[in-house]
Amino acid sequence: MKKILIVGAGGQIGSELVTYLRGIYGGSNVIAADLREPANPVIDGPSVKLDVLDKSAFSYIVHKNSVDTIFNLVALLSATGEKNPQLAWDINMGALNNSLEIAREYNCAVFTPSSIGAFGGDFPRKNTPQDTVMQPDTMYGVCKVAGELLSNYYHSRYGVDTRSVRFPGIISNVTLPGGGTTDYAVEIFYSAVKGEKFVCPVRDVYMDMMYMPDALRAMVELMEADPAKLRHRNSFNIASMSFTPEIIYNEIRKHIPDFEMTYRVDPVKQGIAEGWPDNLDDTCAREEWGWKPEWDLASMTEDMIRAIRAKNLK
Ligand code: VAH
Repeated sequence: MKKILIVGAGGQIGSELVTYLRGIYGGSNVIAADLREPANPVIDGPSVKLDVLDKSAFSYIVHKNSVDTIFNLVALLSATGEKNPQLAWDINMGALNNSLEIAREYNCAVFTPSSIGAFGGDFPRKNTPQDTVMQPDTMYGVCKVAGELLSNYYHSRYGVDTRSVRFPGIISNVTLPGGGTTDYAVEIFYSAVKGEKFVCPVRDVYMDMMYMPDALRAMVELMEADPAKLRHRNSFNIASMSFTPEIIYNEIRKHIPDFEMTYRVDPVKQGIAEGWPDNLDDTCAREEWGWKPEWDLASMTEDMIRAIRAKNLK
C-alpha cells in the first residue's frame, strides 16, 4: 500500500484510521474523503469533500492521485438503517459498488468492513464459526452479507484484491459512534466520567466488542497479509472481548465506584442485539494472517476512562 484513499473518513473508525495510516505510510499518502467537512480536520495530509455515490467524482480522485488502496467505511449503521432501510441500502451498497467498480478499473485493493451484524437466522450464537448460516433480519445485516458476496465476486471474477473483517462493536474515545446497536458501550464511559447515571438501551445480552487500537491494527495487518495464505477474504471473523452491559458496568465501577446504571430498553436495539452472536470464533483470522487481540475488557476500560478524563468534559 503506498497511496490510500479513505472514504467515510469522518466516521468513528475513519477519523482514527486516517491518523493511524498516516503514521505508517506518510501523511501525503493517505487521502481522507467524506461527504461532510471533518469536525476536527486532521491537517497532516490531504482531505477532500466527496459524495461516494458520485462515481465520476470518486473515479477522478482515484485516478488523479494514483490511489492503489481504497478503505470504504461508508455505511448507515444497524439501528439507523432500520429507520430508513431503503436509504441504508442505497448508501451502503452504492458506496461499495462504486468502490469495487473503481478498484476494478484502476487496479486498487479494497477494504470494506463487515460486521457481527451480518449474522442472523439459525446459527450458533456461541463461538460463531467463520462459515455458517447468514440470514440477517436488518437492512444493515443484509447490506453486510451482500457486501461480502459482492466483494468475493469481484475477487474471483475480476481479480480485485478485496479483503474484509467482521467487526465487533468498536469502542473508541476520539469520535463518537452514530446509530449503532453497540453505541452504548462507548456512551457508558462518557456518563461514568461525567458522574451521570447511565440509561442503557439494551440488557442481558452478550455482544462482541473491540477496542479501536486493535481494530486499526487488524485492518492494516489484513491488508498487508500474504494473499497466498488467505483462504477467506470477505469476511474474516475477528474477536477480542464479549460482554453484557452488566459486565462492563461492573468493570467501570472498579474505577468509579459510585457510578450508577439503569435500563430503558430500546426494543429495536434489543431485538437487533439478541439476533447477533454472543461471541465469534476467529480461528481462521488467527491461522491465515496471524490475528491476535492486544486489548481486553480490563485494559480497555482503564484506557477509556483515562482518555475521557483527559478531555475535561463538563
Ligand atoms: C452497529 N457499531 O452497532 C455497529 C457495528 C457490530 C456493530 O456494526 O451497527
